[in-house]
Amino acid sequence: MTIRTRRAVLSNSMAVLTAMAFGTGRSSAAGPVEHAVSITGFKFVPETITIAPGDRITWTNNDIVPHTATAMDKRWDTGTIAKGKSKSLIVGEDHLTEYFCRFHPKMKARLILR
Ligand SMILES: [Cu+2]
Repeated sequence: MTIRTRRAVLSNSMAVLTAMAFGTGRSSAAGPVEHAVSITGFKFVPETITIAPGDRITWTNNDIVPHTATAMDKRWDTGTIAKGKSKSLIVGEDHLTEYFCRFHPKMKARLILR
């Protein structure tokens, strides 16, 4: 995980493809875990997820307006997730934080270390 660049974990589609390509070569016994977060009714569901570095999180926007998932400290940001779309990122060690939606700052959620 430490060799992964910040650029690789940012979540434009190219970065996700890069991250997935890295993932195919991983030999860790446990392996990364996939986490799904639904954005529904102006909430992240589930609001708290427990993760480890190397895991991948995919946010799916089930609302009719765009949202983002953006670290409070701005270390990572999915960018705009349009209605019905998904974006993913690979979790780095410095990604464990609270996050929010840039368009609706009252929407908050949290990543905690497994
Ligand atoms: Cu939002």
